[in-house]
Amino acid sequence: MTDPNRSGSPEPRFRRLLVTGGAGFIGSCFVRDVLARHDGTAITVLDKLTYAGNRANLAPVEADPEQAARFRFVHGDIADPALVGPLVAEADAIVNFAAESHVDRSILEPVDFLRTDVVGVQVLLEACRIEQQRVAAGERPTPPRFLQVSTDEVYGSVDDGASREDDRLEPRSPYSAAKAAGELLAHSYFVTYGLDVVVTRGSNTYGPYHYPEKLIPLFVTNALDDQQLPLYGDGLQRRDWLYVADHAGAIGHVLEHGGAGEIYNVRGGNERTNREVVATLLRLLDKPWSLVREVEDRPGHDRRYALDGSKLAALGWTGSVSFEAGLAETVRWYCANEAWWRPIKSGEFESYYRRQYAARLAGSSEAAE
Ligand code: NAD
Ligand code: TDX
Repeated sequence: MTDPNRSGSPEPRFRRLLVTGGAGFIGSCFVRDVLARHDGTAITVLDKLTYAGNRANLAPVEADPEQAARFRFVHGDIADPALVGPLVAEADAIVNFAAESHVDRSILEPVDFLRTDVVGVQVLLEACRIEQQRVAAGERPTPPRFLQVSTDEVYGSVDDGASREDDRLEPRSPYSAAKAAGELLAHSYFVTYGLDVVVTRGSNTYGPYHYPEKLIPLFVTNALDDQQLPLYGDGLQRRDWLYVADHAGAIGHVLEHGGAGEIYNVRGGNERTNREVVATLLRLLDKPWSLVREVEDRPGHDRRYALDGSKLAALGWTGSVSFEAGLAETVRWYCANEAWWRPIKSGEFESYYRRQYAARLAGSSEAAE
């Protein structure tokens, strides 16, 4: 039999993880990276496989017999208490990535965001509360830890400076309002019931396996096909970019070392305007700026996000991937993995794309460089 701890990694604090939303972009990176540590950790992924979930994101795990032996996939909804209860009962910790995650879709149709990003979180928390009662009854030794993956968007648009964990929350889109509600519920279960809850608020994340509706993968895949790139408004909005493996690593670090009831920003440290991002990726792809179209802006578009990362740095974590290196790797990955993204960009994606962009592109103008 293969030694499950062949890497010699330190003993993990939690050996049995329930990773919800583990077939999505960041969740699948977390699962791939944790299992590849070969430290004996076992992972159950619970994922509804919405348009954004994809079993192919977990193919590297399933292709390795030793990792596959420590991995199980369950297809289902975090808002289904009957399904969630037994899965939480056998977990030492739950890492909740499951969410509707795209701001533009939340503007078109908010209801799924409330169901998953709020009600789904509450269902997971209730299952943890039952486990805490089982601890009191002597039926399990310790209660599960619950890590809620939240976002920098809960702070709202930040004109200058950097958001700290105790700043006011001012979410401004249905997506960010639902994410804020989800993490506030999680915190309320810490305060009211003493559950072991931690929250991370990460920056804009990018990298391989990113569903091609978000800025970077949409523009990379469109540019590879010489299709127009719909830049919202003046393109001078600013985001702080965080490489996906750094984000997943930070979440793992907070899971192991974060204090109960605490919130940790996960900063990228790579603030760029959207125009700068697009110029860099066109350069990497050797494609012309003339593909860029200035289109009608996103309603309520947040101008800037920026996080202060000192609390997580004090806990011992800092990111290691520069934006230039991460973007080059991302572009390389999309060039080499057409078999992953071409099927995604047909079917449901095409009707979403028409709804979101057809009128915008028809009324667009060439974007001055
Ligand atoms: P994603 O959209 O790529 O993946 C979400 C996953 O959740 C999918 O696999 C989907 O099938 C699954 N899912 C959706 N509803 C579900 C439900 N009801 N039950 C079970 N599974 C369900 O999202 P992502 O970009 O990987 O983001 C993961 C988490 O990180 C989200 O909570 C998001 O809010 C947060 N976040 C994302 C970013 C970013 O830039 N992508 C930044 C900060 C925080
Ligand atoms: O077609 C586009 N044109 C455009 O100009 C798209 C899709 C985006 N943009 C702009 C809007 C934003 O200013 O690019 C910027 C980035 O947009 P997204 O990739 O949609 O990300 P954002 O809205 O910033 O949210 C992301 O970061 C925080 C994730 O989608 C969230 O899940 C996360 O919480």
